[in-house]
Amino acid sequence: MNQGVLQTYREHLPISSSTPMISLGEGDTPLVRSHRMAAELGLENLYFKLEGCNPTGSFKDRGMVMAVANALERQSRTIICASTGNTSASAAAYGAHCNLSTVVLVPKGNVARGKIAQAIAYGAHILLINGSFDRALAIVRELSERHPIALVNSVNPYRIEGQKTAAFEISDALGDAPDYLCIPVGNAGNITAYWKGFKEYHELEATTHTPQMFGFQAEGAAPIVRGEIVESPETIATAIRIGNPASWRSAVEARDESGGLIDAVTDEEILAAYKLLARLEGIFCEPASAASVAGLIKSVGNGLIPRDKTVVCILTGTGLKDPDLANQIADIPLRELSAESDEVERVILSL
Ligand code: AN7
Repeated sequence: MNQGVLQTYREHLPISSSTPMISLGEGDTPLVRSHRMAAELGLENLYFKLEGCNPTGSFKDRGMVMAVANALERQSRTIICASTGNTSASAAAYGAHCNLSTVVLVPKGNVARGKIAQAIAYGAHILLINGSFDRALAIVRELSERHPIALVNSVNPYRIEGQKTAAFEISDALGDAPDYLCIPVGNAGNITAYWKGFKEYHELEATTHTPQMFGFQAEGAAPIVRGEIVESPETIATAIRIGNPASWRSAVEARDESGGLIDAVTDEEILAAYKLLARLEGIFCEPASAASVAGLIKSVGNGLIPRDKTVVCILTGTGLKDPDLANQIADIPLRELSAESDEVERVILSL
């Protein structure tokens, strides 16, 4: 049975005797070996970490369970976050589970439909902001300083602590750390968390080395790559539509300490990777997650990732979050037929 991240990684986390050991069954996600994409790219050892298999469909649950446990420990009654969608879905779920009031600020018109549906279903107070994610984050940071409301964005260090557990899982599953880790970068909390996890496991001698961290931003929202804030970020991958990442400095540290890279991929590359992953592997991830695959393809192509190395691609969220987007890659027509077996048979034989 999956006991959840807090129980499983208890000795690696900031847990005291008064921390409530809550869980929605987060963590313990599949690490799936690639066959067809690996063959296409000529890679010997490629794996996908399916973080979309977490309870609310994204990696955020690993950090949220820790942040909410800490909020309970501090006797908060309300949690708040700004979000491009997944953080709000996760906060709303753990808030409901723990009988907390949850307030989420999301940029109006730029959040995938499934993520809003989740926040509604879990009973969160949803505030649609006429502005960017970055602006919404600035607002919740300010309000949480003035009021006894727990901020559960990844600027909360407990979020990073919970999320680092994915690095432990990957290392345990492979028997050592991978050589390369490909990961999408938005607010840059996750790349920070993975790097912390890999470093800690290495210090404990659970692994012989640490991976080179390859982070990928969307071209229209690539402040770290450009070295400057992007005032009006734009990308089809709305989850990473972020122009001023909160964990900017620690993402650069992860890149530099690991001998890695933070690069940009275009929306076209993201969509191509999204489609390829679904068609070659049977894995449906959301577009922001496909940025890691787009980055992998780019980095193998330009020789930065050698073909004989072990590579893990983090697929941060499920494709079901953003069902509208699948229409953009639709190239097999949907056909409407009469309910007659003859007609159905004729069509099938003509495919
Ligand atoms: C699927 O939900 O920022 O670099 O508010 O949903 O740790 O921000 C989501 C980010 C990658 C980037 N993939 O992670 C939010 C939010 C998916 C995401 C990222 C996000 P970070």
